[in-house]
Amino acid sequence: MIDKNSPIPIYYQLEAEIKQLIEGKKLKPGDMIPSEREYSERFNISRMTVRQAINNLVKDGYLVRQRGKGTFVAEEKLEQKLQGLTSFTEDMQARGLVPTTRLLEFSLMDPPADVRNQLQLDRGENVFKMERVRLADGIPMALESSYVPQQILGDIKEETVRHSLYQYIEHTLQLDIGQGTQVLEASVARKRESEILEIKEGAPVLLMKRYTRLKNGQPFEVVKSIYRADRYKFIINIHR
Ligand code: 16G
Repeated sequence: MIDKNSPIPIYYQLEAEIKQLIEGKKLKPGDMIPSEREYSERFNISRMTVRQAINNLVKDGYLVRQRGKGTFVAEEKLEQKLQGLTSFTEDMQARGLVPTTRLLEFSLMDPPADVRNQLQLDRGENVFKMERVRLADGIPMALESSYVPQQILGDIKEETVRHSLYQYIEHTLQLDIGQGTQVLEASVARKRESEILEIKEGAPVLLMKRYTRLKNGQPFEVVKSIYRADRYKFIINIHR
């Protein structure tokens, strides 16, 4: 409730009120919130004040504005553990979401020098390059581009990488995935990325680079993934 005699600014009180409704699930993701006019009439406060509260909640990612439609409660971010060498398919299935893939590129190529070095390949050894949009319940979450040695994947079919690469490696090829290194950086979506991920150009994204080896030590993938920062948060357990 708004207390006009409080030293706490009114926009801040309204902000806290809406935040509480979201956190208490009284307002759910996708719900449209009342208009500026409704808030200003309900609490007898100026529309400027309402706008300030709503702008702050949009900036903080609690609300999203859709031009011509209204302002809505933002979708909850997926919480992704940083430890654990899991695949996109496993991660989504563990949450009860349906993973799908849009394959943008699948080709056999001579790797760029840095990829060749990381995968410890000799000149003349080819890699499969795949660029995949990974979706959860039909919503694009990440754009992933991976390089995997041909020597490991053999005569893999395009259809396979529309599903799970890790399942193919473990179940079909019967190879053991060992350990990897993952680097997380902040970035912003460029034009092409923003179109693919259905976000605004310049919107924040999380850049994740993964380099993975089989249990026998052989490097098997170099991956760069761009995750939507409005849909993902990363979590890690720490000890002392
Ligand atoms: C994750 C991994 C990626 C791996 C993919 C396999 C990151 C940054 N990326 O997206 O390295 O290739 O899972 O998923 O974590 P799949 O088995 O569903 O094809």
